[in-house]
Amino acid sequence: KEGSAVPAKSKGSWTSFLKSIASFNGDLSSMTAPAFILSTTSLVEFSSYWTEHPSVFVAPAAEKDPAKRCLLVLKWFLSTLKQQYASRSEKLGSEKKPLNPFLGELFLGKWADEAGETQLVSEQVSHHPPVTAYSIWNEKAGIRLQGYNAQKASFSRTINVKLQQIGHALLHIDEYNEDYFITLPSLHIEGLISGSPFVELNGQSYIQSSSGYTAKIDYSGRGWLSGKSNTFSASLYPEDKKKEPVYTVEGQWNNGFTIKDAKGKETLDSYDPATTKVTPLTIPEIPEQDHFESRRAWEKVANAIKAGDMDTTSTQKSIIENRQRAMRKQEKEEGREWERRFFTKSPKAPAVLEKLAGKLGEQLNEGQTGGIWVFDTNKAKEAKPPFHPDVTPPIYEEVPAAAA
Ligand code: HCR
Repeated sequence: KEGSAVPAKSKGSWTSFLKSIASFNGDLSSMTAPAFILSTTSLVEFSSYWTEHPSVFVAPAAEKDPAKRCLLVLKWFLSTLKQQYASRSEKLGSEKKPLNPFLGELFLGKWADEAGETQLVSEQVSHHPPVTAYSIWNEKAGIRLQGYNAQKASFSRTINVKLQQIGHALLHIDEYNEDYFITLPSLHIEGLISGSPFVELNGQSYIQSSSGYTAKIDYSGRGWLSGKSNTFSASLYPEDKKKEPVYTVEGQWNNGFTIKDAKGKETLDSYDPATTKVTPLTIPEIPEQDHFESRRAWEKVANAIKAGDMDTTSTQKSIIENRQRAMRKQEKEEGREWERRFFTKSPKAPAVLEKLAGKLGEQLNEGQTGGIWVFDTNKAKEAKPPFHPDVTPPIYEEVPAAAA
């Protein structure tokens, strides 16, 4: 079966790609990949995976009991894993190399359903290192999520990319003035030799609530205890970690799971992605989007990838990259930094972040994410298209030679 997914004409370029993976550091721009493995979606869109089921996202806000509330937060978190890590493989047959977002790239939209309106803002706040920040909120339910991500990759001898996710998510519930600090699992990419990469999760991740409850999730892949792929087991503990858990959860993050009592005997609830309604994200039609919105900015590149036209793909990508270089050069000359539209770099972590991360003994690693990125509600209130009126021509148009 080895090599079966690599088209005959791409065998050489796939081998070179595998060799180049050895120096992959989490920065997609450092990888030149053959056409068959290119995705037409930018990494800035991945923030939307947090909320494909808005009713599961808002459910904790309506729960009065703090332990059950934390359990619902855990249930929502677990329900997002399939979208985050398996949806592309399921839809496209394998993981693909996403488009590398440019600084200032935006992905904006909303989900409208029985949960009310849930808003999404995702912004590329740093290019080197690549960092995406996001905020997702539902005003009616009084629940808001914000976070940011960077990735640090390493390569193991078996052609396995190991990826440490740097960053975190913070969920806030207005009614209880309660916060949940969410850490992100480590992942590795398998199936590279055969040309059909897919993601597996490993290690642990945590959810620390300001109410004192902590959830610990252990991930294991195929060949571990259960022998099934994408397996996890989670436990929810009260404040004193030495105590027995109050709830346990077990299953496969891509296939569903069961929530049980402390002893793991009585089934209290379950989750099945196959029967949980997915609400599609609504985004403006491409011509109505701002020049900084992802699908508009990458439209020509995406069309060229779809058409298998590598020359146009690379010409159009270069236009965006050259434009970015010209902007950075101009900013340097004028002694200013690129203005983020929705987020602000904070010199110090907000107290709640520091406290909850501290409880888990987690580092915030601001050195690797270009700082601590905080959703700026004042900026957000004022943000409206055109998001960067001074930037003309649009980001995907050639700059006259004199301006470059
Ligand atoms: C590893 C990955 C880029 C990063 C993606 C992240 C970690 C981004 C933040 C999201 O909230 C969660 C998330 C989900 C994705 O599963 C993960 C991506 C999977 C593949 C992609 C690699 C850089 C692609 C490598 C290219 C292949 C061809 C080897």
